[in-house]
Amino acid sequence: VDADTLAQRVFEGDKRATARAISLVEDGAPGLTSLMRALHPRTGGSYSIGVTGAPGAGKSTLTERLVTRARSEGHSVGVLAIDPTSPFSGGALLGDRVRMQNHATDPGVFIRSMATRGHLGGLSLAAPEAVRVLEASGAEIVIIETVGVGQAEVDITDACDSTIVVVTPGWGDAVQAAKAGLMEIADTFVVNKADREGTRDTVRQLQAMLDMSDAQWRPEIIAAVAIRNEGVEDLWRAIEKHRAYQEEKGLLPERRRGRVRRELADIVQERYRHRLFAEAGDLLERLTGEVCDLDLDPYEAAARLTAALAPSG
Ligand SMILES: Nc1nc2c(ncn2[C@@H]2O[C@H](COP(=O)(O)OP(=O)(O)O)[C@@H](O)[C@H]2O)c(=O)[nH]1
Ligand SMILES: [Mg+2]
Repeated sequence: VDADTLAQRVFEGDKRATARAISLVEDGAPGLTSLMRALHPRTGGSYSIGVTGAPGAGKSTLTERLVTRARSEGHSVGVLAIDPTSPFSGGALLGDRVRMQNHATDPGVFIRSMATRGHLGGLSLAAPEAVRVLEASGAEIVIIETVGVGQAEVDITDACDSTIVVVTPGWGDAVQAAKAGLMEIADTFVVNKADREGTRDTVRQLQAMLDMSDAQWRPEIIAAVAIRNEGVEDLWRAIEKHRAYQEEKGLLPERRRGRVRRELADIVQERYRHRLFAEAGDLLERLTGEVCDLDLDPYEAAARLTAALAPSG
């Protein structure tokens, strides 16, 4: 199938075409550039929500509940689970999977777990492309679940309109979130598994950390029991409140612009990195030797490599 035909089917909301397009993104397939070009005019129309936190915190369970909540208002929803432990990829309890299956027959919901198989830019470049595919297919709400463990994952979650950080009760969970760099990116906190002891302490810890921040927006902290659907309505309202805040203050265009700028810079960096090894690998090797032999300093070596890459696009 050529890019234009595939794009046309994605526009029509055809789930198989959408799945196919996301597979092309994962593979970094040769036809990807023309597909993304064809899709681009119809992108940008969703509100994206990132859900992150430690493995097992209940991200997928919450995500499933949010999908149900969003559907109750008739919004079409796309979900990307960039999480190796996600039930969406078959890792969890039957009950979760059955609930997800219910969504699978709903034409207004598209759920997909995603990995990168060949995409040169890794997940941080593949994820925004996959989001665009979902937008082109008509998704009004896009939820991206990532495990908040590495910088790449944190970057992906940060590249959303609204970021939810999920922690669980227990000494240190809030501290872990802080260490992983999740405090800075959270627009809303969920203390999930509030059926367990220590919920109030964890909420207090988070409050204390937020007290030290001088950010304009103060994240709400929602206690939830995702398996019992408790706190989900509060979470939904918190997300809507954050959205309204951003819309009132006119913050969304700048937030979106910022991530496109970052994405462009990443694409260019990735291309140069690729070209460095593909086109100047021998020169890199030779200059490395000269630097080691103290015949050349690293900056001069880098200048020569940059010059070698300068021609051609
Ligand atoms: N006790 C309790 N268990 C929960 C709650 N939410 C999710 N779980 C369970 O925690 C496990 C991990 O949930 P999952 O949504 O897959 O977590 P994820 O790895 O963050 O996506 C599953 O067995 C869920 O059923 C909750 O509020 N309370
Ligand atoms: Mg999960």
